[in-house]
Amino acid sequence: MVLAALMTACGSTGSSTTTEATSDTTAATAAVGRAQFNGDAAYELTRQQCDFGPRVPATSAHAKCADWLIATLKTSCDTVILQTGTVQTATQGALGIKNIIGIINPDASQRLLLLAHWDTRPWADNDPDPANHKRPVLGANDGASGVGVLLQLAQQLKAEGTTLGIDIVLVDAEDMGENDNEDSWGLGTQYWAAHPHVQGYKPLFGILLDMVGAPDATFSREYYSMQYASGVVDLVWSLAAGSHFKNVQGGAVTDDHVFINRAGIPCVDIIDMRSDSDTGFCPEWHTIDDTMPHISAATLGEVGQTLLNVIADLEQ
Ligand code: 1BN
Ligand code: ZN
Repeated sequence: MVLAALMTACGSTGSSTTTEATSDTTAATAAVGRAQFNGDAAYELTRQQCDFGPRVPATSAHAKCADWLIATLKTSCDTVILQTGTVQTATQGALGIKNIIGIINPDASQRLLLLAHWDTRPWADNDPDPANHKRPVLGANDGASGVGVLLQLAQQLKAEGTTLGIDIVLVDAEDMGENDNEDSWGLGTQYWAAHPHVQGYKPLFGILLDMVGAPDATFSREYYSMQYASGVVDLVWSLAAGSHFKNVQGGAVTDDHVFINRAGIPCVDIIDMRSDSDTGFCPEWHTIDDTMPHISAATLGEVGQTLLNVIADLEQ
């Protein structure tokens, strides 16, 4: 019902694609009454990613986790695509990346784009101990939490059905950026935006999840989300579950959603930002302390429930 107001022309360029289809299973399609989002299951899927160790691009843990993400999405999505490509990093030269895309109801015309980054930062350069600055971040919150919610969402939609088309894009190489260099972040997303998995891809809108697992998370109305897609922010925040979503203006972050918006797809960022911290983020951000003891199944549950509420609203 709110769709007409949200629909925006959002063309994307044709793709010179390097995608490779890896699966074609069948997902349930009938929309029936839905269970509550299972935050405990999302927590377990978050922990399983951390068990691989830091998922730094070009490491064996990264490669093994990619295989696991593909196998896991194949159990719940109709089609899974591994998109490989090469990007230019700010400090490490050329880098091979893997974007992993799970598609539910590929033939549905009304589509929702859901994103999270699955890579983790190679350097804990915000750690209070400078001796840790060259160590990698485990990324329980910054990486695994958003992916955990999306993997569990796909499982529940498989079990309960949806009439909506849903594209889950797990983007790589989000977290290799440097301060004061906007375009050094979100490298996997920038690649996908230039090479969408479907030519002329045009979802209703996108929702990015980033750092959605802290027990004391605050999800305010992020600045670029408001600049580019305030109607989507209004919708998502009006359907938000639980106490972590705040109807207040938040800070600005050059996260993956900026590059999606620049490509013409309205996209909002559900991200934990803190007005009371020096970094603008939680205390564990880009430290070696970004680990599972700082993750809450209840917070993951509220974020997943919010997505279920948005999907139910779009189905009407
Ligand atoms: C989010 C989580 N980001 C990195 N890890 C994006 C970001 C970009 C954060 C620039 C701060 C500055
Ligand atoms: Zn990060």
